[in-house]
Amino acid sequence: MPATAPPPTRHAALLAWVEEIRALCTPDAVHWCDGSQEEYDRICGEMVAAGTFVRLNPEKRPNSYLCRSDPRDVARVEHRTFVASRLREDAGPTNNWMDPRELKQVLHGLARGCMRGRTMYVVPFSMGPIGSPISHLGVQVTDSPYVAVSMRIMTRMGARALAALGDDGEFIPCFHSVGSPLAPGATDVAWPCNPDNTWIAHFPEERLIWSYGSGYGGNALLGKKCFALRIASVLARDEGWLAEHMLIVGLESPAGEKTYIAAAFPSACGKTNLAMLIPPAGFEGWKVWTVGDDIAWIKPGADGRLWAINPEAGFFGVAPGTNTKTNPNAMATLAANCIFTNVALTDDGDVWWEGMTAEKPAHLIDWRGRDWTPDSREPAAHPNSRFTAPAAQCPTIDPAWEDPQGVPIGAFLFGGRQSRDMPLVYQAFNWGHGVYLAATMGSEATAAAVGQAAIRRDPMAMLPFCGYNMADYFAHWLYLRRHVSDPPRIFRVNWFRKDADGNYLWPGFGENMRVLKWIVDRVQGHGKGVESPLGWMPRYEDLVWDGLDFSRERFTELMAVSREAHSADACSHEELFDRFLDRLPKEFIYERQLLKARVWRSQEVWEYWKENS
Ligand code: O2Y
Ligand code: MN
Repeated sequence: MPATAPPPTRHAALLAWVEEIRALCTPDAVHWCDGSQEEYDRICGEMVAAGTFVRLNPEKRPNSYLCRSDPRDVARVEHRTFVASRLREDAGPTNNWMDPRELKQVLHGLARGCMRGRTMYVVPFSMGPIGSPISHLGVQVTDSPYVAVSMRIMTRMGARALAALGDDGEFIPCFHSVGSPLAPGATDVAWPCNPDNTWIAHFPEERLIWSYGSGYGGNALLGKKCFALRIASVLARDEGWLAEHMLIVGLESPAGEKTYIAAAFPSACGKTNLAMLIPPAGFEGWKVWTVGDDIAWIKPGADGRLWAINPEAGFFGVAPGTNTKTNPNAMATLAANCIFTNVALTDDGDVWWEGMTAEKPAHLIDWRGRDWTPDSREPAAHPNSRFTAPAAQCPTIDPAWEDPQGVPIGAFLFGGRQSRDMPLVYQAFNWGHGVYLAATMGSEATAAAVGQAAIRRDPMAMLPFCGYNMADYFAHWLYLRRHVSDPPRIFRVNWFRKDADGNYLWPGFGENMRVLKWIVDRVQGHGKGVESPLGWMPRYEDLVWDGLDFSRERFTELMAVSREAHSADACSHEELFDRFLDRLPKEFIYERQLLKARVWRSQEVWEYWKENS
């Protein structure tokens, strides 16, 4: 255990806060992280000795580790996530709310002595490239060494972030404890946590995060969902920018013209695959560059465009299903310097998960540390098992991914998972219409055999991540248009439509490039399309089909929408909007009426589209 050394800063407010937490939580030692390789290696070595980490075979996976969490601590806990604004209405109907004073009382009670027997790591970090006008600083205190080393991969962490903070810079205080104090002489467990008393708390007015009881992912790596989305969305509202649950990619044409796209999809819709897409046959000379796979911070630039950064420095991606066919770039990113959580261990000291290879290994140690064979009834890796990998290792990382001014966004994409009634792609008529499309996006709750499938709305894929009332968030999106003279064009996409036999109509993965190319063409002003009641749609001949055998009839099936189905869908938007009552922007009422009128009155337009596609 490291000895407590003097703090490496003169920042009075930071020193006072760290001392306040130390006095409350009474750790055995305090360690200020410098973010060095030596420090990382030392903490990882200590976790190997403690049984928390397994060092992987350095010949197969250099400088990489496997970690198994407590089986009760394997995912984000939305039902234990709170937005404690002073007024309940400011958190809105989609967030769990508690009075901030009451919540603090609970948390302070739990925190008393909660780090006993442990080291408290002080982790200064920057979300976004250090020094970028779009970046923000945070300091996390944590009693989890796993969190400390993971933060080094996921953020710009340590001395350089502390230097950027200076003596009086602004930072978001992020408290974290696994909530499992160690009595003197007691032996520790490999993954301490407190699953029966987990709290992920946000105080938006104070810009403060407090997480207790979980050591896993989005609950514990507080730079990610807690800061970069929930608290940052509040900063963005107050300061006139956007903090979004979006990947960012740059699409470079053979002529060297680059168009950046930011895309929002709900969790588990293949965001990492899209962020690392490899263009298919027929797209020779095209390059897809990765800027980020999960979160985008987007600010208006002096040139009237929106400029975006990826605030993270690493990928915390879902392992199962990732392989050299679905995502070769992700697999290459994972070659070294990674932490794998809840995947399986091979007999030669490497990692494995479902879908990694066509053939299952004959023997593994599963994510719970038990022997596993292909005959085992449970999966070897947990379905939410993760890799934590440095973004810089991605073969397609964009040369501009750390540019302090960000990259200019040409298009926003919003997509859900719908097996029916939602076309592959269409473009909004204008900003207000686009914001409406984004707000009403969603995925099927269950695959209904007959009739209208129930759609679970997830506006902008931000339902679990917006740190304030989502009606105000919609208004903020609409308002932002006034400060952006050349806004991104807005598109809805749906990769998941199925035919009558339940087979996917669209091949997805790299073939999504065909849709992205049409979007790039539209953004650059030379993409053709026809006006439909839903928006601008490509005809068959507006997409590039070289290298793919895809018939005109199948494309029509993929794009068509029945008047009845879309009318019913438009009517069902009311269910979402009714939750927000008087705070809902009036524009949405009119957009919905317009949509209903267009869909209902425009049978001829559909016929025209079908005839011309
Ligand atoms: O289960 C967790 O703690 C991770 S959730 C997550 C991780 C990376 C990117 N996105 C998500 C998400 O839920 O959207
Ligand atoms: Mn996400």
